Amino acid sequence: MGQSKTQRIQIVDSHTGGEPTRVVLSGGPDLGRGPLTRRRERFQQEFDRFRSAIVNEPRGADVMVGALLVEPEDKTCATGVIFFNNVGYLGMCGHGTIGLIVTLAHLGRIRPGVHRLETPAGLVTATLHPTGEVSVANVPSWRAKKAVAVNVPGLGPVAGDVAWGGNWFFLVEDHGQELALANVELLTAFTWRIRQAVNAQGFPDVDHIELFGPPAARGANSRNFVLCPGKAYDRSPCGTGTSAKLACLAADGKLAEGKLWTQESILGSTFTGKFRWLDQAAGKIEPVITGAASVNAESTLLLDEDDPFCWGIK
Ligand code: PYC
Repeated sequence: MGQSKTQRIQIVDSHTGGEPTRVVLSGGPDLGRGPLTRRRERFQQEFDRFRSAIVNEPRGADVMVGALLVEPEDKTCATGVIFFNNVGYLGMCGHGTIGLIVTLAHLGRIRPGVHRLETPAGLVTATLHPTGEVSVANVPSWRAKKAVAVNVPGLGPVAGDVAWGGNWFFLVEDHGQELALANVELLTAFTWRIRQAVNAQGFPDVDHIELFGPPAARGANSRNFVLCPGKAYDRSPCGTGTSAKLACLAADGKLAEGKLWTQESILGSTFTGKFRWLDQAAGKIEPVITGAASVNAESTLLLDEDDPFCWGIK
């Protein structure tokens, strides 16, 4: 009950196509100034228990993505943001950026228009449309390796592309699985085994596995299932995962610059993507991902040192 020991963290929750984002407005750790990569390191090294307290049970859930607002270095930016999850930190987060922009609009801090944001993966530009939709011009994205075959114990060889879209992905087209919500436990176990094999066989930085299949919605191009670093699956079509997909499509000449690609999630929610070439010879694109989010809670988290699970269940 010791009120003096209770820390208060003010948050706003939203979801983007079903995937939650918890924006931390105040009461989070003070990471000082400097590049966001350094501040993210400081978060991890000195204040990691805040990450766990904010997104893990009993206040959160494995699927929750946190977004800590920080002072930007670049004053033309609306804010800096460090995204985190149940096990660590993200470079960028597409659904989280859409959730953040809708949250800032909900709070009256921004209006429709173009807003620059600083993230540890680089600068991104988010356009809040008068409809409430948000388009995110993501960090430069590219495919690092095409058709890598990994040997998954008990499954055999699985081939996929390794690509960067603000996080590292292994993208698999040919897997023999049905991408249906009823199968998420099986898909989680399947992709977790792929992740371990990918990490052990030359790609330790890949922490998202993405499967593709036919869409259910008319007009969509593809459905995906995305396994996130902490074993939760992305309820949204994954903004950074869709960026990685666009980089692969661009590299293969399967999608032209400026043409729309509609990516459906395992839930049936959709993002629309397109790209422009930044450096065609190097396969580098700027992906633009459009989606919508809904704010669903304004709250204050109470961190009481006497609570045996004050710092979350890890
Ligand atoms: O939308 O980029 C994304 C994302 C990454 C992890 C969960 N969502």
